Amino acid sequence: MNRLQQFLNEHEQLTRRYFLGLGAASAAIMSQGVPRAGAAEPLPELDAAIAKLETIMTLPDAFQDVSRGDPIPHELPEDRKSAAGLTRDSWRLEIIADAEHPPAVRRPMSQADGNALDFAALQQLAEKHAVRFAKVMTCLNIGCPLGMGVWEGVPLRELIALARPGDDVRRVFYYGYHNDQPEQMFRSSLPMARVLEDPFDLPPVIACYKLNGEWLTSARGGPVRIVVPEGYGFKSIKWLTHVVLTNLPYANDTYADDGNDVESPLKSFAATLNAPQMAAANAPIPITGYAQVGIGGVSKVQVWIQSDREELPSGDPYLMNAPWRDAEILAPPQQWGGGLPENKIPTNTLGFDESGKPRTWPMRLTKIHWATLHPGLLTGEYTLRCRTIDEKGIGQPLPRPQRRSGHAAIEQMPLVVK
Ligand SMILES: Nc1nc2c(c(=O)[nH]1)N[C@H]1C(S)=C(S)[C@@H](COP(=O)(O)O)O[C@H]1N2
Ligand SMILES: [Mo]
Repeated sequence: MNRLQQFLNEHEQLTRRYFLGLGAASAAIMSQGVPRAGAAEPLPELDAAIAKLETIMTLPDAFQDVSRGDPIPHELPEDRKSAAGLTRDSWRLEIIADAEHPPAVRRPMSQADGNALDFAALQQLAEKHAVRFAKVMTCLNIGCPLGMGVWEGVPLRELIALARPGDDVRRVFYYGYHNDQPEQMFRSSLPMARVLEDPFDLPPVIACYKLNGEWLTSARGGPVRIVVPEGYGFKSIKWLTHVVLTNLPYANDTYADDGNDVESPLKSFAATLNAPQMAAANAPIPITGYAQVGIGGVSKVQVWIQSDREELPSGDPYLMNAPWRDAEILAPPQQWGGGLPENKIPTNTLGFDESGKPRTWPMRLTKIHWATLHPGLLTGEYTLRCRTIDEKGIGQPLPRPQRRSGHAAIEQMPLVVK
């Protein structure tokens, strides 16, 4: 099956809608008095653009990897992985009190006491408590998604409950295997409140052992990693070995030392996937892209192609009042990719119905595709921009334009029309 055919199958409905929309776009072009020549045959270009869209879910091996360590833990040979607890058979999780700011922990679980949690015990908890949800993994520093998948695990609170925490636990910090070198430790943390209760419509923070229906690979942080649904990647610690309960009231994440806002939930933003750098004059321009759907949701994706002869509007640093045009948000795909069994969302995935359809779309904390056929332009040099509008009607990069809390800057692409 060629990629276009595959894509059309995956996006059956939206393609039908898309081609219907195309008719409307052609009509609009005519009514604007632009020659029909380009509008008569826009399909090959559009097909080419659409065919290049990747599936929404990512194969676990195709994720971009952000891993510190020398050597990087997932590159250790098998025997050393076993010795380090980086296999399902050898994995052990300690749940202990912070020695420097100790809260009451009535049943600490440690290797020394011989009662650390093993993988079999985690799977026992999974029988009763396992949850799955879709989430895009994005590095706060890099900005664009590393990959998207369905993550499965046991809510972290179920594990912590086994250690019988006292009233004075204020925060949970956690880290993974780091070659027994303190300076290599990569650490993250959460308020105890977030671990115990899920804010409206958010899945729980999990100790994750499966991605897209397969055991979590070593490269993705297996056998067990934390996944924080609304967090940037640095909150989702790989090769988990320690959960430390603390009376400390503030964050002590490794990413705080990098100057980042470590309490920032995922932002919404749009980016192009296939935008021509060169286009023929007076011919409609096919553009496709994706959007990351942050905590604020996405109600629209918009595109603006501005002639480079025009000045940027003054007193409008975030381009709120530019003549943006709505693009079409593509419907959820029929086939999700990512190596999911039968290309479908597994049953009992939070946010999806029994048949595997999303209950809301665009779904928060995931990735979507969009496409548009922009009316033809006159010869000249242009800048193509795209942005999301969140569910409150706020345009990217607002309401949180600060780079240190995650990428949301408006993308700009040069476009020459000849
Ligand atoms: N133990 C450990 N966990 C880690 C990291 C790390 O270096 N070590 N990198 C973090 C960062 S900064 C990101 S963005 C994500 C990347 O996840 P991925 O490699 O599965 O795409 O993992 C996080 N978890
Ligand atoms: Mo990251």
